Amino acid sequence: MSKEKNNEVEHGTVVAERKPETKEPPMYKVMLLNDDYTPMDFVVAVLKQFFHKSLEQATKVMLQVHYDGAGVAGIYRAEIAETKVVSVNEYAKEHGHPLMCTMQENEK
Ligand code: TYC
Repeated sequence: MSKEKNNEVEHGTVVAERKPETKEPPMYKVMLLNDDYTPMDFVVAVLKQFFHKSLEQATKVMLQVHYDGAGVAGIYRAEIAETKVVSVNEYAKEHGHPLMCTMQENEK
């Protein structure tokens, strides 16, 4: 019997089981927030350009944001989500619109 095994038996040592390794990285929802000033057409254009939505999908998400206050533009890994947020906020600012884009972890 090995020394470790002997200790385990004699002193009742319990070693915590290792948490199963998970391969999936955390994912982040990139959200658009509603405001009273950004034109609907601009939001639709952003959803098409930055999130590769069709006109129909983009219109649906834009209206969801307009009526509910926020909506999911896409779900990405951290680095991609961060880049989308910065790019959209810069693009909106350049065009003089207060449109806000944020991210939050997607609960598993
Ligand atoms: N509420 C804006 C309007 O009535 C439209 C809008 C939609 C603004 C979505 C921002 O993320 C947004 N012109």
